[in-house]
Amino acid sequence: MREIPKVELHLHHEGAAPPAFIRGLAKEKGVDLSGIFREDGSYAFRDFVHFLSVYEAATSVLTSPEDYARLTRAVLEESAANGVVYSETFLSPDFCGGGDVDAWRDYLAAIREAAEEAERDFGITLRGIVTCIRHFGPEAAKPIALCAAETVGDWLTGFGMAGDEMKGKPADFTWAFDCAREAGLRLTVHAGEWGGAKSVRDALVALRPERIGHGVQSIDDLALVDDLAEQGIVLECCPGSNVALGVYPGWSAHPIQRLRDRGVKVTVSTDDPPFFHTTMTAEYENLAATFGWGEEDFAEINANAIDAAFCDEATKDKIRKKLGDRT
Ligand code: MCF
Ligand code: ZN
Repeated sequence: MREIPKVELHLHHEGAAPPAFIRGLAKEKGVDLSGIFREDGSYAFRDFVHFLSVYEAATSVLTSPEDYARLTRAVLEESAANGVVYSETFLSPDFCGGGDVDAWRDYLAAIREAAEEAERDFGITLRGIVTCIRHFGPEAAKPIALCAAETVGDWLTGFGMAGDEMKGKPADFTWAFDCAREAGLRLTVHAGEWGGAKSVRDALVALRPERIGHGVQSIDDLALVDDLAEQGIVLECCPGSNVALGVYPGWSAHPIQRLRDRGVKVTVSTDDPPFFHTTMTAEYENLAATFGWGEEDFAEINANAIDAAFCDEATKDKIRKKLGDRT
């Protein structure tokens, strides 16, 4: 499983930080983060809302472009070791410069340079998606969209929204999404992880994304599932994350196969791998064990992912060659 070349579309940059990496930075900076780790060294959280606050606490020790450059290299080395050849990562100017465009440019330059080095050293290609954070509210999302619009290009290709889906409505964020769309950014929205099928429908109508982060609760409204299939809306499924956070009680209850059976284009990602004790290899192993997925299924999933990727066509062609005749 580790050897299969993989495409990952849904990864949160800080959420991919190994706990030892965050502990090391905390020590260097004299910050006490002991409360967010278990005795075995892993991240400690009780539920989804607590996960969000532990994520923010871990992120608080990443305070400079240089910290993000180190993080980028560590994350990409680990992804490449799991066979990932192309990845898109969520970046938040809230955490990288506090929403200030000039500061954000410095963070972005450091991340991009580290990604280019990692591409040379580990053979993995990265692109960035700026992400506003839903529970920070619609006003906070505006400068984030402006940061994205100012830095749109061949590397920073998308705009999205993550965070607490139970807070606010998608329609509150139309200004930010219109701004990003007008700048030429491709769009994805986290929805249908906690907020039900209606939350997916609301996000599609208000924000017009081409991909949905998670989207798994669409399964509870088959008319919506058929619309997703017809409109070619791609779901960034993260089954290990859903099981770890308790969206589903176990792998066999996860709807990824049912969504696929009804014609929805699904993809597979890790979301925040060390938080959820997962890797792309582990995701594939669990999919094989639970749903009997084999080479052809993984080829289809990776073809869906590279087709839905936000990079340019020349990059897609390069990655398709790495995926080989499996697609
Ligand atoms: O997908 C998971 C769970 N659902 C919603 N949001 C997040 C997930 N992992 C991280 N996030 C959010 C979180 O609010 O994304 C932000 C975090 O602060 C970072 S985006 C670079
Ligand atoms: Zn996510």
